[in-house]
Amino acid sequence: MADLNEPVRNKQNPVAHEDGSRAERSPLPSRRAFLKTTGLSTLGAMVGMTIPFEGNMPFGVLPAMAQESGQEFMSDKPGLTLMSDRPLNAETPAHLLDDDITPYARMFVRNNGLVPQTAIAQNAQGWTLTVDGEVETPLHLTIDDLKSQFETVTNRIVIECGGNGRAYFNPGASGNQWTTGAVGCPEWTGVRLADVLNAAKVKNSAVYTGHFGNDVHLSGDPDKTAISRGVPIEKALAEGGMIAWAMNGEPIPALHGFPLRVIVPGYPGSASQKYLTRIWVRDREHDGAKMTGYSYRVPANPVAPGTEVPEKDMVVLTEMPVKSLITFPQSGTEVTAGTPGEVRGHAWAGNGDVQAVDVSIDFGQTWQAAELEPAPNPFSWQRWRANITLPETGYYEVWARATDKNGVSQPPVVPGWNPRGYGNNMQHRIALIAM
Ligand SMILES: Nc1nc2c(c(=O)[nH]1)N[C@H]1C(S)=C(S)[C@@H](COP(=O)(O)O)O[C@H]1N2
Ligand SMILES: [Mo]
Repeated sequence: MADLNEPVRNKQNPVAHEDGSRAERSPLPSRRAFLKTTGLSTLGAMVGMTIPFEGNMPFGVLPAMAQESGQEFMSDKPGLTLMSDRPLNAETPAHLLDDDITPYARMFVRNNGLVPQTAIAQNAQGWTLTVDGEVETPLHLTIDDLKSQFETVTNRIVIECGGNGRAYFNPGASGNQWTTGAVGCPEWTGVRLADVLNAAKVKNSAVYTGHFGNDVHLSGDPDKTAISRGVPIEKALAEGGMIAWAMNGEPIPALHGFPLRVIVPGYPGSASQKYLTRIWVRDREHDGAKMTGYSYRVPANPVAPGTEVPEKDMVVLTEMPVKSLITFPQSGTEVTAGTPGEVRGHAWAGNGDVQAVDVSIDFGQTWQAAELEPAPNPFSWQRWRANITLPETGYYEVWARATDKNGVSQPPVVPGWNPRGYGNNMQHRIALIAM
């Protein structure tokens, strides 16, 4: 609960990046809002109007409208927020994630290195996937081999960056300052990861997978690896894992892993290696680039925010927590007081189907059940909808809260602070203005 005691209001709070640059995560209201302060509370001044349920707002929580950002855009992904161009990283504002199947133009991008030339040229000639290590039969498979020797499957699977929501950490964490948009649910076509591993006959000594792609390290040094992560062998053999060659019915686009990518559902996006060339079955936890140290790791036991955690107390981030997004209406929309209107979005969980979604219009004081559609296949996100009525004019927020199959739901504030800002599944909030 330490977040609630932090005096974050009116604090500029820039975060130092590893590279020394400063990330703007200022929750300051716009100047326009400040000009209209007459008779309003501080929070009301931030949004330029009265907030009928302001008394319910937990201390330290800022109106969602005052936290929203939006800077630069990418040309073939209009509306995405560019975080950096080398490597290329961009997130999607929540209202652009309303599609059931996330189209290319709205899929976030996370690269640790440089996009390989093979992907830019869409050239898959001679591409082979090697499966070796703790297997009886090492495999060297062309894309045609994959297509002809294994059953083809198509699934909608959520990819979410482990650092999605990092921008809300306090103290802040270095890395991309993702807000809510490092997530998407495209439709992937390929083969089952388990089928390929079973064809290679995984030995009893197998403990972990190690994934490799042909993207280039930012330094340009061919001996360095941009990223090489993996998953416990049990997860790799479980239902849902894929080796995909198509996204939304087309060859996987350059930014998303052409020509092959692993899809590990429910785990941080970093487990879903793009530009896939090799799966090395290991007899120990994989120790590739960004598997060790503090990368994609969280403290084994909860720590107070800001604690310096020794490396030996860090463990690999595995299953992602339950989460939801409000994708309609767009935050800041004007609606009519006293008239029912639809809000909707998606919900997903690293451990499978979501059980329920609830929404609140009074800062979490009361909750109303949303209608939740079943998942079209395991590890897809699920559509939810609710009808809400805002009783009188003023500033409101809609908060959404999903509950996973074990009854675990989303907290209203950043959960489990960790040094690198992973796994933030706090409730998504949008602003609505009732006129
Ligand atoms: N080869 C390769 N695979 C990768 C990455 C990368 O930098 N290189 N980034 C990973 C991370 S951290 C994430 S969150 C997802 C992002 O997938 P997307 O760019 O298709 O949205 O890809 C993962 N796979
Ligand atoms: Mo990521």
